[in-house]
Amino acid sequence: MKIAVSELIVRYLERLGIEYIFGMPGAHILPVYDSLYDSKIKTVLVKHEQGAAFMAGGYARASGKISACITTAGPGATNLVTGIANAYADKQPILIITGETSTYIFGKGGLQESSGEGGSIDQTALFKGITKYSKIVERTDYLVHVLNQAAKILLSSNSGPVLLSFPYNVQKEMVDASLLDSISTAARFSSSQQNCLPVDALTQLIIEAQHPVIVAGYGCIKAVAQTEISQLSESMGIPVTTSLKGKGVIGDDSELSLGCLGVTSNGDAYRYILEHADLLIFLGAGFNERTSYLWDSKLLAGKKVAQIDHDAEQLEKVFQADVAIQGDIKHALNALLEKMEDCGAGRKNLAKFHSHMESLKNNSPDIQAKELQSKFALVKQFYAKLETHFPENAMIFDDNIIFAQSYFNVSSDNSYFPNSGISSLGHAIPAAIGARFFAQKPTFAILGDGGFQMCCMEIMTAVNYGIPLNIVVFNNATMSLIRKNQVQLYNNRFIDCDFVNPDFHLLAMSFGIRHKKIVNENDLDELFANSDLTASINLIEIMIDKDAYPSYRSGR
Ligand SMILES: Cc1ncc(C[n+]2csc(CCOP(=O)(O)OP(=O)(O)O)c2C)c(N)n1
Ligand SMILES: [Mg+2]
Repeated sequence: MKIAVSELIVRYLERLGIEYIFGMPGAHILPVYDSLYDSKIKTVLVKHEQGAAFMAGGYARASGKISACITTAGPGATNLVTGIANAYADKQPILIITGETSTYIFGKGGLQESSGEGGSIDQTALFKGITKYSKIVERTDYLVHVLNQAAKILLSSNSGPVLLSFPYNVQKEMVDASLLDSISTAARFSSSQQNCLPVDALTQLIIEAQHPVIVAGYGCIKAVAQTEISQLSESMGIPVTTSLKGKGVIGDDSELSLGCLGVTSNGDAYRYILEHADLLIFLGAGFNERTSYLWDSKLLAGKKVAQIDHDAEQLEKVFQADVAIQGDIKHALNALLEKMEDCGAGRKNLAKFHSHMESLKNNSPDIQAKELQSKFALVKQFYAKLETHFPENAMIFDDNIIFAQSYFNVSSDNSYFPNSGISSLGHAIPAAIGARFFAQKPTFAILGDGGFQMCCMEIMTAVNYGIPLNIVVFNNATMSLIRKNQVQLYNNRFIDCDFVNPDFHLLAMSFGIRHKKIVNENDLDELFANSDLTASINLIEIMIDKDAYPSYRSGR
């Protein structure tokens, strides 16, 4: 039986398990849209294609599944760039389908042409650095190969965005439906994930160490290795600190948690590592600028270092490891746990860890920290109440991240998604919407007022599809991180940081959503007691002082 390429694409998406596709139509992609009309895949019409990319990213992060975007040629595709770059940095499997002018007008100046010919923009080149695979499918004779290649990348453990662009005439060409049977859409395991993981050397390092520390990163969340990390930590008595992106790998309130390691954290984990650790075990964690305190050599000096990551590129990127294992973290930890048990390895003496944690409780914060705490009191109370009222099952997308690092104890029964990837503003709202399409869980998007104005139109996407969502915006009428740098490094010469906000109440009214302004703790109590934070769209505006900055210093 013959079917149009547009229909073949849709059937391919179905076989990949795509349930939602985020995007916006344009003339060049209408054949695929028309084929979607008859599919069980649901289309989500966004306000801006960047939102589609962030939504697909949010969906992929929440589900661990492949997600998809669809746009027209030219501006539709170029509008995706930041969101796809973000997904590329996060290695998220996102399939992007775009339209293109018909091949027979390539190079002639077709409307929105992006073939790269005749002076037109070169979409494939544009996406080359932010996708794992990017191709204009000009003919059907290699269609099976291209779709196989795309599926292989999307299903691999080292995935990333894939862009397939279909010229209009190619979408309408007829091909044999049986081509689909030559395309493999089943997940594969590579043998390196299963077998031969060299855990012996790591076992030995752990046995020899007196005060090992696990540094758990986002890779642990991607590998769904939370249980194995808790098992290793508890059975061997190894404290765990997380990178910012790894927050929540083990609950911040669990007995062996050292909290976050990073320049914007409270520094507890940093001090413990400096004073006591003799072995650092990096699990799915890089040693990036923030986690490493700008690659502070003191953190690693005199310590043994071990690393497990499924991504070979991450191994020994910025440090030399005594043991570096490439492989699936979950598998590697299971192998390690077995080995430790076989060796009868005993639990570490945690006296130093306990006295470190005890001393933190008794240490009163210095004057500057106290002043800051009072300026951020409302923020702290907000996070405390969020923790109490939503101890489990919530999804939290956070673009601010600085506050949460110090004030938010992420329960391991909640899903916390800090802005990762390329740390782009304008991410939390669409990402949270995308995730909420996957899971019907209480969902929060937390962001600053600057970031809010970059993406607030996507709230209307949530309105259109009846997606319950809580948007928490910190109203300080400034971009405080920029203001902070201008105080600390540029002698209070403020430029392009302050701005006037819209009236959030009127804005919410015009969007047809609820608004709550928080100026004191009573407002917070009312918010959590009365508002329906699970079934409606709420814009929660928390007022904070323009001159309150986190105390860490940025270095460049
Ligand atoms: C797309 C993008 N542009 C610029 C930046 C640089 N940047 C980082 S933080 C920041 C200020 C954010 O302001 P706001 O959202 O109001 O948050 P606040 O710092 O006030 O909490 C800017 C402009 C960025 N991260 N992403
Ligand atoms: Mg702000």
